[in-house]
Amino acid sequence: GEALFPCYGWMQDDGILCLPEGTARTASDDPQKLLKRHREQELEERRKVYRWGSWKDGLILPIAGSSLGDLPRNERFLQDKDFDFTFNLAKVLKDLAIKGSLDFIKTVKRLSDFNQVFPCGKTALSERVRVSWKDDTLFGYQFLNGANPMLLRRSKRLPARLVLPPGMEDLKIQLEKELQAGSLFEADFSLLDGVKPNTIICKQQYVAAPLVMLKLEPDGQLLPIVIQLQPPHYGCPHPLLFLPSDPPMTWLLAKIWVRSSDFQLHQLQSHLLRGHMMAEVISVATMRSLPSLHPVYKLLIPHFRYTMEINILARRNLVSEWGIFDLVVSTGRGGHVDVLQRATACLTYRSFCPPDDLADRGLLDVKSSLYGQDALRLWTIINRYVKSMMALFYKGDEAVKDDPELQAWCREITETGLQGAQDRGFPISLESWDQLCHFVTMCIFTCTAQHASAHLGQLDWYSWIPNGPCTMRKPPPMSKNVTERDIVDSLPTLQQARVQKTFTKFLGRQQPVMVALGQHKEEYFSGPEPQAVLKQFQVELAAMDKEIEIRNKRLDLPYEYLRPSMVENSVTI
Ligand code: OYP
Ligand code: FE2
Repeated sequence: GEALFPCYGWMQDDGILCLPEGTARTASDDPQKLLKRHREQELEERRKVYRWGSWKDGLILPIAGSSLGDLPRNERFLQDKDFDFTFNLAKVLKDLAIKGSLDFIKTVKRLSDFNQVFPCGKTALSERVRVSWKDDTLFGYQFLNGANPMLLRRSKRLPARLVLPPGMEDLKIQLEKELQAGSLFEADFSLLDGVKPNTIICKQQYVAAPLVMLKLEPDGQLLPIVIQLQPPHYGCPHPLLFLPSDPPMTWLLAKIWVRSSDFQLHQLQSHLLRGHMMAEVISVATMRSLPSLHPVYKLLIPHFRYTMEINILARRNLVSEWGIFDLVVSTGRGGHVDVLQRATACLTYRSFCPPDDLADRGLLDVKSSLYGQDALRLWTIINRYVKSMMALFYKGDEAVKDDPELQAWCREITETGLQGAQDRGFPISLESWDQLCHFVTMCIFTCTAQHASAHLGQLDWYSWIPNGPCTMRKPPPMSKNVTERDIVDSLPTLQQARVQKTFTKFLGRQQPVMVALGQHKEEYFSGPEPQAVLKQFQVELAAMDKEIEIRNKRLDLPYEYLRPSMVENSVTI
């Protein structure tokens, strides 16, 4: 029989949540209104348990509560995850305490001294980074397929901030030639301009807002042409332009500044805001506005597991007062909140949907954008899954328009959770079946692939500290006279480097307790059709996984972050 009043379910010994059998129903799929009262009561109850909170003004909303005890029991880590998290955190912190206590008698004089904080359990790619980090090719590659593939875009014109002083005519000709050919790209960190830098143990730290211009070679390599470390400011001399032809240490320091700026935007904008916090908005809004019988609830619920708990941990320990950002990151002590607020103003609906985002950034036909190709393919597979599932419950546009719960859900995300994101293209109503499927696809993609693409690169790209320094201790260079000593004095101290290594390792390590995309065992839908749809989703994911595995074998640098077997089913770390 069919349970009409499903509760949350119960836990088996193996940790799998068993659910009472239940056929998903929309509100209108209940002509005699037998369930109407039940649906309303459940939502009333849920809105008491899941309340919107606020962390900082000008940001999207989190779940209410500042400590784990404030969370509903269903949102807490189960024992295996809790143990793994706590045990490993204790392990890395013990390591930090022991090895870190010896750092005070050591000094960093050479770049090679950073080997002291390079992990022994390293990945193949992090080892490659340690060896080849000075190469322009690896520098350019990271904008395509590194930890933060979200910043790069194809240039439509020369950026206004790029003032070329007299004597740079050759550069101007080169830039214009690439622009004409459509092979000119840019990475602009202007969002960081004017962000107040941290002061760590009485020492001033520094933040820059670089611009990098790059060219795409016919073989797919992306190479830097010029770096400007600060935008021009009225009344100041024109900012220096750094070129690959500069003395090696000068050019290297300019690239390091870019890498440190990328660390800031990557962690705050791409990872924390667009991954963790965005997934939390979708989770809380869904819990508040869709009853457990609702097909969209049943479809999305596996993608919310553990997100609220990990985000509370991050707000309490990483971006809090005295948290890791305040301790060792150049944007810490308030600058990071400013960055999050500025980045919030850039959250467009299109930027969360790879077909639109990659088109807007001119990356659709860039073969060497493995991130782009994999993101598109994964989007398509998720979209097909969503469409097959929604076809079972909505027979057309009218059915979508006539579902008041669905409409309230969409509004709750855009107006409340995202604090009025309709100005940035997010819908406040769903007017068609296609629009519904697009929106639900965005929700699943964000909670899974979007986060994975920003999370999984940390260990590979940030284990070698000079490739992604968490802070800079000297202002950006004002002349082209740069020595190795200047670079070492600009980079994090050994203690700061060790903290970065510790948390990079903790966050980036393989998660032993993980459910991969589409692999949840809970059967939220009963009946053969939804289960067949899920099965088909799994088949397509497996095929994609296999193809990526084969592709990666013939690549110099494999791209793994969007492999379906690596992508978690929800934001859990
Ligand atoms: C939460 O010292 C998380 O107790 C990790 O964050 C570690 C702790 C708490 C405990 C810290 C402690 C999980 C998930 C997240 C996220 C998004 C932002 C990531 C920023 C990473 C910063 C790395 C810093 C390196 C210097
Ligand atoms: Fe993460």
